[in-house]
Amino acid sequence: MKVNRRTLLLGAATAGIATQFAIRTRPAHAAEFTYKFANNQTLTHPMNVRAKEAVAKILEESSGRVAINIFPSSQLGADTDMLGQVRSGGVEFFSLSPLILSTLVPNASLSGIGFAFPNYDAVWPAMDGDLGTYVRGEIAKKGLVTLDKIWDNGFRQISSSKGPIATPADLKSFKIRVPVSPLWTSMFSAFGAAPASINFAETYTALQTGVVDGQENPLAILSTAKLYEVQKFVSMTNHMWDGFWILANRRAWEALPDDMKDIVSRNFNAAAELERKDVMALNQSLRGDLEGHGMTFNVPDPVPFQEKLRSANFYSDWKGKYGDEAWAILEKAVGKSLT
Ligand code: X2X
Repeated sequence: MKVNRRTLLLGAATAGIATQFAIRTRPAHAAEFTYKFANNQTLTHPMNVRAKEAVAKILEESSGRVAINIFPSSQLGADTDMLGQVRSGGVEFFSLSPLILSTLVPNASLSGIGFAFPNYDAVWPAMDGDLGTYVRGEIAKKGLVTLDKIWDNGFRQISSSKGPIATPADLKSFKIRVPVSPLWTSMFSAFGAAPASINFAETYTALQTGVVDGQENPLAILSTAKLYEVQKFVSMTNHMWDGFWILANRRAWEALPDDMKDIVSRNFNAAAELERKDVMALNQSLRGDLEGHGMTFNVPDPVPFQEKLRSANFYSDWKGKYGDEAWAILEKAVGKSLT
C-alpha cells in the first residue's frame, strides 16, 4: 500500500473512531458496575477505614466487575439530600442513622429512644435480632434495600462550648444542634433545651460561628471530625445509642447478579462487625485524647434525665406514634418497660 498523506489521515481517523467506540462500550479495565457509596464521616472514622477494606475485597472477589467508590464527609451532599439521592439512584449506597431515616420510614427511629439500651451487650442482639428485622422490614416497604448488619455510631454524649451539663436543668434553653429527625427534636425539647435541626455537614461551622452552643455525638466523632476544636466540655450522658444502616438503591441492587450481591453483602456485613469493635474501643479509650485537646469531662447521673423524659410524656407519646406492636418489640429487645 502506497502511504501518502491521505491514507495516513484516513488511518488516523479510523483508529480514532475505533478507540472512541471501545471507550464507549467498555475498555477491558472498567468495571461492569461502578457504584458510589456516600456517607457523612471523615476518611479517618472506622466506618470509612473498614468500608475502604470492604470495597477493595469486593473489587477483587468480583474479578473487577463491581467497583464501589467511597465519597466521605458528605462530599455529595448532606444526609437529608442523600436520602433522596439513594431513593432516586443518584447514589447507589448510602449509610444513614436510623433516626434521620425516620423522616422517610417513621418507625425506623425506634432504636434511638432515649436511654433504651443500657449498654452494647443489649444493642447487638437486638439490632441483629427481632428489632433489626422489624426495622429492615419497614425500610423495605419504602422501596430501599438495607444490608443485614447495622454499623456502629455509638452511645451519644453532649458537648458544649459554654459549660458542663450535669443535670437536666443545665439543658434549659441550651442551644443544641441535633440531626434532622423528629425524635431528636422531641427528646431535646422534652429536656427543655432549644434544639436546632442541622445536618452533620454543617455542624462544625454551626458550632464555630456560635449558631449553637452544643451538640451531641459519640466520642469517635468528636475526635475524627475534630469537634474538640470548637467545643470545650463533654458530658457523658449516654442518652441514646445510634448506628448507621447501609442503604442501597433498589434498581442498582437488583441489577447485580446474585453472586455479586452475595460478594457485596458478605463483605459489607463482615466490615460492620469489625467497625463495631473499632468504634467500641475508641469510645472507651478516647477520653484521654480529647482531654489532651483541652476538653473537660463530667459524668452525670442519668436517672434525672430519664425522669425528665418520663415526666414530659416523651415515652408515652412515642409509644403512641410507633404503635403497640413496634413498642413491644423495642421493650422486649431492651428487656425493660420504658413508659
Ligand atoms: O449527624 C450526626 O450527628 C451523626 C454523624 O452522628 C449522624 O449521622 C446521626
